[in-house]
Amino acid sequence: ARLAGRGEEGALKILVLGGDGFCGWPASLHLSAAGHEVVIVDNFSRRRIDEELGAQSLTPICSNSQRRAAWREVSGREIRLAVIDLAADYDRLLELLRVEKPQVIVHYAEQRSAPYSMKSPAHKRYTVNNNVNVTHNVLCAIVESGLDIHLVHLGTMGVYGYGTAGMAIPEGYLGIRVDGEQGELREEILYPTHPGSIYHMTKVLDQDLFAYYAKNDALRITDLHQGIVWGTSTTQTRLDERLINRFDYDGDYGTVLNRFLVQAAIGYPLTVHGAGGQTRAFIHIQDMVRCVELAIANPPRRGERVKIFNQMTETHRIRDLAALVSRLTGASVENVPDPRKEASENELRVVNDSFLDLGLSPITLTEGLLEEIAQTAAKYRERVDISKIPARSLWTKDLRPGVPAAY
Ligand code: USQ
Repeated sequence: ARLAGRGEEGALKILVLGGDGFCGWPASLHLSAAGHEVVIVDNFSRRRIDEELGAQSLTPICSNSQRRAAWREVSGREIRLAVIDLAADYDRLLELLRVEKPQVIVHYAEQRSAPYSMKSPAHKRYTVNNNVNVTHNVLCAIVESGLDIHLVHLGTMGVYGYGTAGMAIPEGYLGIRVDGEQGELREEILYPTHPGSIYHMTKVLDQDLFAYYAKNDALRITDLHQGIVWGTSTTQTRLDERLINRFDYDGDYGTVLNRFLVQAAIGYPLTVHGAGGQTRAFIHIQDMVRCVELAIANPPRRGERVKIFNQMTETHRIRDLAALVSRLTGASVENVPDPRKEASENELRVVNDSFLDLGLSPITLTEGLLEEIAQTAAKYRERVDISKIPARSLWTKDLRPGVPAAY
């Protein structure tokens, strides 16, 4: 799908920060396939965290150089790589911007696991230092470079929190009315935040950095408030086994639905935290890459406020997801202690008109789920390390790990 109708002259130079990770890699491939010139910037922190945790992707992922060589073979297109620690090495980042002069930067270069961010004081500090510094270094370097770069950031639905007082969560901004001394004041403010982990809190801090730089330096910034991604493969990652995306199922990095799929594939009880009354927003990985492309094609104007999209397509209660997977596979369900401090029941309604208006036609859970079970979870089940499944990272000392009784 090369730049449909736009020709190569519509191609952009795009830096994908964190382009070796779970979202960054398929997004890099998708943007390259669409005809853009992609340069990945990564320090391979995610691969090092795998070593720290003794955990591995369910899918056998290749090194980044093997991945890029395979893409060259399959597509005839080049994706380049710059290895930079963006939190620590501001000067090399600035130099890269000056040399490459990208029109777009897609920013995935953050530690993205809530449980990992809550494991210990060291993990909390690493997550804050890395995430906040990378975001600020990128903003600062864009200004210092003098280039008019559109920054597209992967944010999270988790900045909102989930106590929504019966209203649908708008896309980033809340209209308010205040009785001031001069009479009634109407304004739109960033939706009040209510993060549920240190990780989610770093994305809240990112939001304020974006608002400031959009106001002070007229940077063009899009923030994608993404829900929980499920699935692993996209059109491009399916083209060759060496392009395969990572799939996490462990207690720290595995997200809920992907964990359930693996658990079902190996006959492990589906680990529902507490009563499973938590309602969350979801999006398939194929829709995620499409949304990033749409966001790139529809940038804000200079001087405009940060453009915020709710990047999600459906909401589900955790116990309903477990019941669905159980129905499809025969897996048993177990209510384990919730290792997190979170509302045990919540409603969630979300406005996601922006992407639908731009033409996104979502992949729904019911249509994609069976394929995902067969193509990924069942296919690689021999690689599962059962000891890595329980969620052991506790939000506070008085909680208990999410371990099923028999384990
Ligand atoms: N949960 C279970 N059983 C499990 C694992 C999780 O019941 O085995 C529950 C959790 O307690 C939580 C919910 O499922 O209530 C979601 O947990 P998750 O690990 O799937 O997702 P979360 O920690 O929120 O983080 C993930 C990504 C993060 C992204 C976020 C989007 O790791 O990068 O920002 O989803 S959102 O949740 O919309 O904020």
